[in-house]
Amino acid sequence: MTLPLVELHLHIEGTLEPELILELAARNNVRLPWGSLDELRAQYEFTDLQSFLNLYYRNLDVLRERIDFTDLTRAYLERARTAGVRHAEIFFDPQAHTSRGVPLLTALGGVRDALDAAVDSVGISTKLIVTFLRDRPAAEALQLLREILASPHRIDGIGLDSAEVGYPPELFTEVFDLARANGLRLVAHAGEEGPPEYVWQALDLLGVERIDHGIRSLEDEALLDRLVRDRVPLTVCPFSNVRLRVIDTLAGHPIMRMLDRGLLVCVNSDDPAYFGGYIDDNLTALDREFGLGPHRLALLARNGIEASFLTPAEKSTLD
Ligand code: ES4
Ligand code: ZN
Repeated sequence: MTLPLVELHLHIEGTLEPELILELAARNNVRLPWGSLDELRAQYEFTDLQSFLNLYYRNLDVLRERIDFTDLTRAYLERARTAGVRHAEIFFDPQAHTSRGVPLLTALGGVRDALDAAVDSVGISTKLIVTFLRDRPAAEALQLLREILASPHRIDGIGLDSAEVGYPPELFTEVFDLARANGLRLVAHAGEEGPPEYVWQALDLLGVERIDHGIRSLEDEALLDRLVRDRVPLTVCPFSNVRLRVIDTLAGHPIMRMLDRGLLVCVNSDDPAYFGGYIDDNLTALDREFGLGPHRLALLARNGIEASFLTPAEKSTLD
């Protein structure tokens, strides 16, 4: 893409490609249940969010050393640059690593090493958003946030992800209050599989500035009015929605309805190694499906810039 793109909904762990899984398994002497790339690739059929998360968390077992996290992050940044990405606000799930015995500073330090080099090495500016797993206790998230704040590593924001239904945003008010008090930016996955009520809670109880996915907001007219009025960005991920069966087919994706309703939507790749492509692939597929054309493609790119946590001066250098 020649458009200057911004990516705002990207789980760094979701960029772990099958080839790198096998390479890291060999490097770290990790025994995998699959013997070949084809056998591994055969696992990438999902019926819902949980069936995907099971594979996503299991594959992370190959990430052991600080350099593994750096290699993972650098590989994403290089691929993103070929897509035209100039700025990325990247999600990172520390609990997916600490829960299996990898120290916080190993994982976080490895990601930071790649991000700190990214402007010079690949020409991408970044922000790092730590996402807490909502299907684990809020007390664990709170403890981890305190450790991160006390660490030498900078983060820019926090978010909420993982299994949504049954884990409403209200469980995490204390975590978000602490983050806000420390000047961090706030986002949350909401309305992906969960109901519009979770989007209301993310806005009103957590005070988030962006909603990740938010696709089920379409079921609630009053919520849509609120999102339009306050220009709350929704980071939409079309390939993800299809592969996790939030919608049946790309042709049935409500992106056009969302734009027509006046929502501030942008397009993102979520977990590109799992869902069939990167941000450019998502945009190209939407263009082919809906005939977006240059104006709407440019609008989606501009929405991403507006929705980012860059300063107005930084935004204007991207436009
Ligand atoms: C995720 Cl697609 C999605 N939804 C919720 N949590 C996630 N973590 C990684 N990808
Ligand atoms: Zn996501």
